[in-house]
Amino acid sequence: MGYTFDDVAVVMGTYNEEEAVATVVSDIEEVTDGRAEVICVDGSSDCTPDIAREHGATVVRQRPQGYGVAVREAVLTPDRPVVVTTDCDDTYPMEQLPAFLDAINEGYDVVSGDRLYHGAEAMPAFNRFGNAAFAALASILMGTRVHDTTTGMRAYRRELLHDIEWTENTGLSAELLIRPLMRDYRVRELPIAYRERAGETKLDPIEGGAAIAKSIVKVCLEERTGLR
Ligand SMILES: Nc1nc2c(ncn2[C@@H]2O[C@H](COP(=O)(O)OP(=O)(O)O)[C@@H](O)[C@H]2O)c(=O)[nH]1
Ligand SMILES: [Mg+2]
Repeated sequence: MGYTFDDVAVVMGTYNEEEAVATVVSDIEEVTDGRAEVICVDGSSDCTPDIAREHGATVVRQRPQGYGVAVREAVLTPDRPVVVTTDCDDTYPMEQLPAFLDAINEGYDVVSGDRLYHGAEAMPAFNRFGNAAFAALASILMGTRVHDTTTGMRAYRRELLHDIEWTENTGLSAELLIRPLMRDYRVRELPIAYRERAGETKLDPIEGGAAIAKSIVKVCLEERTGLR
């Protein structure tokens, strides 16, 4: 017997997402028959945490310190054996959660949603170019082809999340893919649909992009050399 949605926690950082949070949390509830646990690590100053709780999510409050600080807390919180991340902006297809769980049950340790496979037309062109460039950079440095290093939708086995030390903030999403790959965990990318964002992005594309590129280089070098 494999894992069911009773074994799954869906987690996210939430920062002033009152336009999207109701949809995201209810989509998870609907797709998993209310069986997946939902955890929001929240730094909002708007009504996001109240709306999340009303829809059945567990809310952990945290001072806003960036994407990775929130998502690290979020992935380390659940006791359930399968942890899925998403953004709280209605871009990611919760209806594909069953396919992520299937891939975990096939034996993968990390299942990573690849937004670029279908063309990601809903993504701003600058981000689309940047995300393709990050994937190319990481592929060269790792020696393994990956297609989307900065996706927010992935499933992980819980153990792996606790076995690796996570160091990055804006670059955490790339780190969460690169370290497992370079340590020979079983990783696969799964093509996903990607929708236009509800509400404003929380990431500055230039500053955020530079931080991500730096994280990719740093993490790849650390994994290659075993130094830190
Ligand atoms: N708690 C918390 N969540 C954050 C912070 N920064 C970003 N997030 C959340 O992390 C997710 C990803 O951010 P997003 O703006 O969608 O980045 P983008 O996908 O690159 O545009 C969203 O759900 C944000 O609300 C933060 O400082 N604290
Ligand atoms: Mg997003």
